[in-house]
Amino acid sequence: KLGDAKNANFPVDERNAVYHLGVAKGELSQRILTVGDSERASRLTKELLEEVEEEKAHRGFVIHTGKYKGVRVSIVSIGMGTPMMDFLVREGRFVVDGPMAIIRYGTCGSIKDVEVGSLAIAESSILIRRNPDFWHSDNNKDQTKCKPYDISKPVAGDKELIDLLKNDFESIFKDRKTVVGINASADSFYSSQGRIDPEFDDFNEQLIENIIDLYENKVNTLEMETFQLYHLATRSKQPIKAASSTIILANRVTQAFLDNNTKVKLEIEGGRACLESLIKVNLN
Ligand code: R1P
Ligand code: URA
Repeated sequence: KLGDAKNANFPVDERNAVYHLGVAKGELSQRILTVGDSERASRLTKELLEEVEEEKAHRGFVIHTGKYKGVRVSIVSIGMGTPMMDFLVREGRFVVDGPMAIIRYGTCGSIKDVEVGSLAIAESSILIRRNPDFWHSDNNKDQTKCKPYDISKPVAGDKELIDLLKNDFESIFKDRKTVVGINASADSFYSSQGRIDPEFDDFNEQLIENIIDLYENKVNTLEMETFQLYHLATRSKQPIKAASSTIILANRVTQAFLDNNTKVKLEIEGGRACLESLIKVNLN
């Protein structure tokens, strides 16, 4: 349990435990596998880690620390969206000494002609943000003055860690395709991923086409956290090596959606591939 917080700029309690993750120095590994779903994190821990330490859970974050092939790693579920990734990277940075490696293993939608149940690795990521000023009465939905969705420039992940991940995915997923390219992280599962919702005035009918055109058909996947991981990793003053991979759960062209049993199987196999890369990466 956290004690009273001190220091409004970066709140910690008397043990120096951070305000949202709820851990202090030594309670998080420098090698982190992060996922969105707490059940995915529990399954991976149960199947793949040994010498598991006491679970820490606070404000929607669940942290499992243990050993994979003798190396201490943390598996952390963060929930959904860029603010949750922001908490993990900043507060994680505070409680870890020295270089860090963070791999995300999530689920995503794809806007390419690729089967659900395929895998994806993000060499880089762009951010898609809904711009509320587009709907403001001063603008009155005038696209020449203000666009409804802003699309950022790409930020790259760590090449060394991404190359390790490509190799480990190739050896573990012999019978499945892994697409490698640009990811897009959106600030909604719905409007800013181009999903059409008749209940809302979203003005997003052209969004997927715009993303495809802007990056010459190189955007493979849509999800909600990778951009923040890559952006903060590149802005961190101490080294953070970051890579992101996903299970393609939804195909936005064919409207196919992956069944749950296959998803659970891929979670474990892909989680193993991520842990292999995580323990190999050099953090000296
Ligand atoms: C939406 O369903 C969630 O799934 C994806 C998105 O990024 C978002 O967090 O990732 P996870 O499966 O890791 O949560
Ligand atoms: N997660 C997302 O963010 N989008 C999808 O389409 C599927 C999973």
